[in-house]
Amino acid sequence: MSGPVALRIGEAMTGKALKARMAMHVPFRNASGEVLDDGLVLAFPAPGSYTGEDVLELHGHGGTAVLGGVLARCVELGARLAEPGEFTRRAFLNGKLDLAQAESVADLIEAKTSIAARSALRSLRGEFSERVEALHRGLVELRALAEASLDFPEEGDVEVMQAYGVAARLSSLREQLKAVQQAARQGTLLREGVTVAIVGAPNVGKSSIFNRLSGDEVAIVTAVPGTTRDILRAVVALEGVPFEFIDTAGLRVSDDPVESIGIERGRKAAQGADIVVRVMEAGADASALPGVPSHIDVENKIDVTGAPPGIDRTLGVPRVRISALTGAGLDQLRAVLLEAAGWKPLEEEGVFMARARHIRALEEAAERLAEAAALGVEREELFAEELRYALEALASISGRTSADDLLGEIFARFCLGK
Ligand SMILES: Nc1nc2c(ncn2[C@@H]2O[C@H](COP(=O)(O)OP(=O)(O)OP(=O)(O)O)[C@@H](O)[C@H]2O)c(=O)[nH]1
Ligand SMILES: [Mg+2]
Repeated sequence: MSGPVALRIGEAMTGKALKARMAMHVPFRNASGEVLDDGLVLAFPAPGSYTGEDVLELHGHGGTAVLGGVLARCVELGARLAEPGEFTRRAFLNGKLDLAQAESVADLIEAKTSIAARSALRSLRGEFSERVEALHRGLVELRALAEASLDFPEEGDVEVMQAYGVAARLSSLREQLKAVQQAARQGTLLREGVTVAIVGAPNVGKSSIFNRLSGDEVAIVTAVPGTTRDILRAVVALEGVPFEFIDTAGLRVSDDPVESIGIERGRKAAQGADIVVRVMEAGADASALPGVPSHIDVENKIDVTGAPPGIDRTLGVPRVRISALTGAGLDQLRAVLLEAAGWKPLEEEGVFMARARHIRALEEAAERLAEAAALGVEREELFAEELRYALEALASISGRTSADDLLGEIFARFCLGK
């Protein structure tokens, strides 16, 4: 419970005077003094709490009936149920967290892999915010220099700007921003994952590859062309990045209405996927590959031709030689998949959780700075204007300048009571 009456409710329910940040073992009682449960009560007086308000925690035994009774008593005494994200929203409004940190609370709770959880925690602890904040400070300084020279036109602004090294500072800030963008993109990848559609002619081994990649016999594999009809999906983490693999029906002209529907669905899945893997049999010529844009091509069944596993990078997209039967080349395929997803494995320590909203804001700032650089310090007024826009974009990440509707949208996606 958070708010001005939280501690009073705690005292009414337990009949004890609470001590700040001291756990006490107490009975929780209803209006007629009956014991509903017994457990721990903890009081965190403002401002030393998660939300920055008075916070009360009751630790009971759980279970629907007991919990319901305790909750009903809290409501009787003046509490109401929290809206989704309301605790974190209050923490943000009371300056306990900035917006990027608040968002990482939800990301930490939802993280599906340990790398994703670690990077969400790094964001929560403020690493992402600090990097953005450093950029912000650098830009504020730069803008002050640029505007100072505007205020003293008689000095000759261009000379003043040059004397302050404005152009050099700008280019170093752009470098820093690029590094932050790179790390943020990695973070988004951990959060959002990638979808990979496996397409190709019937019987080339798509389902066998799908099973290998998902580490499970999910799809039916037979020597009959046209085995797969429904679309199958499996989610696996490769180096902590969530990959959703999609197995599709072999692409061919079919009289069978069921197979035709499956083929149509397969095409749609390929269109919607982040990465398309086209499969053909080793030894076949490239015209055996379906005419859809791909990111990775695979020659399967090299055990039949005796070709060595490996990656050919001399073509438009990487072509990987594998055998789904023996497993040869599968590690190379995984590496190429991670590469196509944009994952740089060695940089995990520098990755923090980020969202599409942050990526857009960083891009906006980068564009504004590129614009400023193109204008050059000679166009001082426009130059200063672009810096101002870049600053606004960065400020939206931490939420210093966030509109109410944006806040509503962000916190509404939290799970209840966080
Ligand atoms: N020798 C060899 N056979 C393979 C390999 N991969 C798959 N096969 C065989 O090829 C046949 C077709 O495999 P599937 O995985 O069902 O092929 P598919 O592309 O999913 O086929 P459809 O669903 O019909 O489009 C099966 O008999 C598999 O055992 C491989 O690497 N080597
Ligand atoms: Mg299949």
